[in-house]
Amino acid sequence: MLCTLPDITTSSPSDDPELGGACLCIPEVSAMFFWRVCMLMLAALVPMSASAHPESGIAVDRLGQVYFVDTGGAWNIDTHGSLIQIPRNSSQNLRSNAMHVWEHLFLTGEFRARADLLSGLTLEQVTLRPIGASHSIYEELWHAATWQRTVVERDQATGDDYPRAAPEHEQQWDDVVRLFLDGARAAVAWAESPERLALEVEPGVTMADELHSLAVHNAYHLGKIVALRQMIGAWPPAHLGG
Ligand code: NI
Repeated sequence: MLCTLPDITTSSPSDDPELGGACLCIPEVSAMFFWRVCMLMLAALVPMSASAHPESGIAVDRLGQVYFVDTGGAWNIDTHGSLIQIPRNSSQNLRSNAMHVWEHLFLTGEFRARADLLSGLTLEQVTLRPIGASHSIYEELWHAATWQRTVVERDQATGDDYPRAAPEHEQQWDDVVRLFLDGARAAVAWAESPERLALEVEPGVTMADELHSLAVHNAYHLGKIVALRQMIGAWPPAHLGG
């Protein structure tokens, strides 16, 4: 056992004559805090991948470091079991870093920036459907943008999975690009508040879970769009170069 706690139920002023009657009892709140720290120190010694528990205000990174918040501020228990208070501006940095993670997932990370990936296409190019392809570029993005809007706006209405007709004007393509990018920014905006991310949208499923699934769905269809651009000779975007 790494941590022991004084037996506060048996301590009394007369139990220890060497202390001259001084009380060894510790306040109940302090005891609870001590236990909490002990439990977190144990957690810090167990290797695990990054995880968070919004309900408890406790997070563990992939190195096994534990972060938690109490009325005294934000705290870190490192892998050696040391308890360190995180300066207030660092707490703000943690939130800022969380925002960067979501921007990475939805707007800029892992592959080409989404705005660049969707740029430099004509109406003719986005309506082509090469032999063997299930959908055109316009149809792929319309589908991804529509589903994204459903998720970020918590819209329960069901509609078509894909457009019923091909666009006749380039403005329709521009509109669906804007719908997709606005939706991606709206997804990132959910991360501005841990409470919003922790919102339970159905039993056992939080908004953070929904957004992670959405990011994967976007990546799948954006990958298909890049493949279509390659098939029709429209990749990389000519005006941006390789
Ligand atoms: Ni899909």
